[in-house]
Amino acid sequence: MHNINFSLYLVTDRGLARGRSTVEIVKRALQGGVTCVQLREKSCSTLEFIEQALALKDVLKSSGVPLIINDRVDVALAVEADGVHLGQTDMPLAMAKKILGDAMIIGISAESLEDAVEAEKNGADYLGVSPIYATPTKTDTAAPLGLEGLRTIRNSVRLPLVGIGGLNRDNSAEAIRHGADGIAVVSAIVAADDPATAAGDLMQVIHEARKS
Ligand code: TZP
Ligand code: MG
Repeated sequence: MHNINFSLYLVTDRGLARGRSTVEIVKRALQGGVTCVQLREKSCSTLEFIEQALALKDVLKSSGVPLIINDRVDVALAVEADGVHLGQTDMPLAMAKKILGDAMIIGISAESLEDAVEAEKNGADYLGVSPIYATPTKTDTAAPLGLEGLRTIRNSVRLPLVGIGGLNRDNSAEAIRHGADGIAVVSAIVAADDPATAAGDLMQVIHEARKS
């Protein structure tokens, strides 16, 4: 369960889906080759969050692609997700680990080198390095870390690193070359005309970048 492929990590956003359902976006993205999916819901009820999570679990079932739940340890537990992703103002990592034990992976958003080192020390399973670039998708972020910030974190921790924030087919290769193990995107897939093509193109960029 802890052996996750973080190469192309899709983070959902119903507001950017242009009228398509999250299930529809994830199905298409899977066809394009995404390797990890995070359900991120910022305004729906707990019941709806759970229903969405169960629907995505069903979609992902036979693919081997893990389902990570954003923010909500209780929802992750309730639906038996593969993991939970926590930001710096969510439940502290130590508390989440106490509740979840080793059964689930825990990802932490690192907005600075200090965050990254601390999360590794406290037993995080992977880090979302956030944000690499400023993005209209999430405006309440810390200052962008840029490629140099990513590199600095890469040189200081051993955990898998997933870059997030403003990444797309034009700039993801650079993020891989600066130490990201994977690329996390919202709009580059969710808002794309065809999420399958968008995911396929991103995978191609990631594979090529690893060779260079
Ligand atoms: N966390 C940091 S930036 C971000 C999140 C959820 C949004 C990334 O969205 P996009 O559209 O890929 O820039
Ligand atoms: Mg959060």
